[in-house]
Amino acid sequence: MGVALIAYYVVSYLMITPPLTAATGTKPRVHLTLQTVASYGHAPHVDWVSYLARNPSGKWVHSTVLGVPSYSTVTVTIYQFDTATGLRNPFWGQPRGTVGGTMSVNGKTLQVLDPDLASHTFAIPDLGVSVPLKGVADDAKNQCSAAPCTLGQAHTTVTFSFKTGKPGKYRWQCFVPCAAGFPLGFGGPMQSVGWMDGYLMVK
Ligand SMILES: [Cu+2]
Repeated sequence: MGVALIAYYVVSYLMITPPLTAATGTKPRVHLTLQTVASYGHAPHVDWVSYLARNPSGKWVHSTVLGVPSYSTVTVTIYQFDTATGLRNPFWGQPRGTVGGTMSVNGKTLQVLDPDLASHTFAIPDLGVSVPLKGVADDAKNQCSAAPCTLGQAHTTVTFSFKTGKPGKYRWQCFVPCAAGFPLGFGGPMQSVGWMDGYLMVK
């Protein structure tokens, strides 16, 4: 009975849908600002790798449910605070589905990222979007240990744009198995909405 109750609470905790964070700007041009952190760092929540989203009032929210308009260009800025773990498939080093087929990393336009330098990928499979996120060097000074991280801490800045089409609910997630400690790295944060997995709500 005790075990069943604990299992029930753990499962319901993982099933909670975080609040929707809306893009800024107006259709057909909007902006999303995200950060990727190595550890969320707030007990009693699990200390997983996670995304956070910046809401229109500038506050960082622990949410991966993102609201964007249909038939629009969405420009995404991701502040990436985690160190590199490398992609398990070198093809993921190429940004796909972005406007111009490129991304900008720390202000430089790139068509491919050395797969060894990546930390995560931002991917929306239904829209054909996949963007590698450059990691912070292992020996970087002033690394961030708990969310939300600040721009004074070691990070890389990745920007890219993609286009939305018809309204709908689209799944997005990291596709680098980044769940250390889970079988083949595919559990935990990678399949938990609010952590490395989320929804793009296109209205
Ligand atoms: Cu990842």
